[in-house]
Amino acid sequence: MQIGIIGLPNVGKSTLFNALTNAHAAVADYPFTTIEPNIGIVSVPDTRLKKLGEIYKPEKLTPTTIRFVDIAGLVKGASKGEGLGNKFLSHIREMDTLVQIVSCFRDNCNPSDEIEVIKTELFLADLEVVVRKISSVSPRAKCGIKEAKEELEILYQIKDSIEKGDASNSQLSPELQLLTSIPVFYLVNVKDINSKIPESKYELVPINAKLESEILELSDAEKKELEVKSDLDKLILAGYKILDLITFYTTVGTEIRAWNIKRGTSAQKAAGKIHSDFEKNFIRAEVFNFSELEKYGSEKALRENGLIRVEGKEYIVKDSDVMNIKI
Ligand SMILES: Nc1nc2c(ncn2[C@@H]2O[C@H](COP(=O)(O)OP(=O)(O)OP(=O)(O)O)[C@@H](O)[C@H]2O)c(=O)[nH]1
Ligand SMILES: [Mg+2]
Repeated sequence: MQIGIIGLPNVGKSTLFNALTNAHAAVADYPFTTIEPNIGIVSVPDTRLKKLGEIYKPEKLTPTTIRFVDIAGLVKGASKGEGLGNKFLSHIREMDTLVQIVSCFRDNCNPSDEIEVIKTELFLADLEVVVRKISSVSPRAKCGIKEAKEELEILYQIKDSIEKGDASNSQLSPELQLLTSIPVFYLVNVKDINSKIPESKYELVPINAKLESEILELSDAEKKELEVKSDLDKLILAGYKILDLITFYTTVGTEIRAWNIKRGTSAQKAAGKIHSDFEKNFIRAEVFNFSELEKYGSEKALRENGLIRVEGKEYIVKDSDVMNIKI
């Protein structure tokens, strides 16, 4: 899972990135401090994995991870090459998800406006991609080539839906890699986590990036003394929820490992997260849920009570399932 951190210049993207990843990316009070993207990997906080560790006592306990990419600031006109322009947009194209940071730690703050500026740039960049593609396909369609005519029809449908601000049709042609088809969630970088955020039609999660980056440097004792606690775990979990991700676990050999997938994924597709061979050669999976394990205390007890199910390819994996995949 790759999450890109985007937003206008100077809104605290690198500050948040540092807090999330414990990295030391450059932070400064002027725009375009970040040019090349900063990349960092973060473990997803997971109390169930901890409990699985207590029950199984494996040699290795591996959480799922998220890759965060701190991207250069975007300005109005980026789709036409303003600021760092198209280079920035090409970095966004590779992301599974985007987090936009809106700045509310300075005097004026207008989340909706900041969000619209970025949305418009992504939209214009997409429109350009589709229009370019339409011009390249049109001559062949005019010659009466069937495939080209069909492709053109799809392209017009996509163009139409982009113009309506709806990215759902972009799935018709994934190779276009449209920016507006990437899910976005919004964080507001605030002075104080309790401060009031202006009304907005977007769902906004507050965060104090600077405080978070400072908390990171403190020991547990210092945190207690200063009565500060980090909200980053909450933020990662909020992202998980917004993206509708769930976690499943595998207990293979001496390792217990957590994996994330989209809710609604089949057992066979989930197996592909582990290895493409697991997806290709999937036969069945032995499955139980973590909640049952917690109740019965051990896998042995589950087995004795007939609570370990055998599921096929089409089984839809549930949050906190523990799966033993047979290939
Ligand atoms: N008071 C306060 N200042 C912040 C906060 N977050 C960031 N800043 C300051 O805002 C300035 C910009 O922060 P950066 O993290 O470099 O911002 P950026 O979005 O990465 O900027 P570019 O890479 O230039 O686009 C720095 O001086 C930070 O110290 C915050 O939560 N509170
Ligand atoms: Mg930066």
